[in-house]
Amino acid sequence: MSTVLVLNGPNLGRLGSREPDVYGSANLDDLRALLTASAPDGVTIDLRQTDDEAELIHWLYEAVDNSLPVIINPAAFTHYSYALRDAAALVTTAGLELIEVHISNPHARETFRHTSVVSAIATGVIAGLGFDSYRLALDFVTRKH
Ligand code: DHK
Repeated sequence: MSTVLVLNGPNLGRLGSREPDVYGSANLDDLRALLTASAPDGVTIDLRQTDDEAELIHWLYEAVDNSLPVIINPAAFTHYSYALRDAAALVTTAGLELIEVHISNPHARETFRHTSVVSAIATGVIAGLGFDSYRLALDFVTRKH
């Protein structure tokens, strides 16, 4: 493995200014820099964000076609997108790791956030640790190879 896909769903492009009390004041460029600095030599971080469900699904196909592990924060899609769930299942049924991450702890928030339609097909879930959720996921997927 030389590339890890780090996929981010809707509204995460607003990190830094969006509800900083919940999501912190750092933005996606800060996250990319953190993960790039944390990645072992030879591992490239390909961090992307979209508000578009179809685009996120197509990125998961790309992971399957290129045998790439995925760290994904599906954001609000977590809670209701069966289409995203089915695409994410293609990744794990292909034998690739897919770690679901969240910056906040959805279980400590509104009831609608307590359900994830993705978790059951994910390799694992890390939530509530801020950007460390991603960093720990990266440690896992890179340590395994
Ligand atoms: C991010 C979002 O945008 C929310 O819709 C989720 C997740 C939680 C997070 O904590 O990273 O409910």
